[in-house]
Amino acid sequence: MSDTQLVFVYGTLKKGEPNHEWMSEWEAGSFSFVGCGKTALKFPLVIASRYNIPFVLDRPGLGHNVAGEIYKIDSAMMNRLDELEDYPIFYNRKQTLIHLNDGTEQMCWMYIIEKFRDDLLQLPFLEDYSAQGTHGLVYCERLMRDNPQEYSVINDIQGN
Ligand code: PCA
Repeated sequence: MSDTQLVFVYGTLKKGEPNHEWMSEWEAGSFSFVGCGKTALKFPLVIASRYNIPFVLDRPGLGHNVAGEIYKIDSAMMNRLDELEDYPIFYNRKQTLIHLNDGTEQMCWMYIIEKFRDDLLQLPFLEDYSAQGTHGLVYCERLMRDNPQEYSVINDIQGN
C-alpha cells in the first residue's frame, strides 16, 4: 500500500459496529487492521443527537482513555471515511497519540467534534463504544433516518 496513514476508530467504524462495512466492503480503497489501543489522553466520548451517534468531543482531560481500533489506510480510504463523517463540516479530525495494546504507540487520525453544545458534557462518558451497549441508545443508520426538514444533526450538536 503506498501513501498510507493511520486512523484510530472508536465508534461505528469498529469491527462489528454499524459502519464497519463502509470501509470493509468498499473495493476502491485499501485498509489493514493494525491493532487495538486507547487514546493516551482522556476524552469525553458521548452518544448524542436523535440518531444516537457517538462523538469524541474536543475537550481532552475529561472522560476516559477511549478504546478503539487502529487501521492503516490509503488516501482513497481516508477520503471515503471523510465522506461518512462529513469532514470538515461536522467532524474534524486530529492527530492524537494512541497506546496500542502491544505496548507500542502511534500518532493516528481521530474524528473529533470541535464545536458542540456545552450541555453535551453532562452526558455519560463512555470508554468503549458499542451500538448495542447497555446504554440502550441504538445507533440509527443514515439510510434509516427520517431527515425531517426541521431537524439538523449538525445544528443539534453545535447548538446553532
Ligand atoms: N465513526 C467514527 C467517529 C464516530 C463514528 O461513529 C469512528 O468510528 O471513529
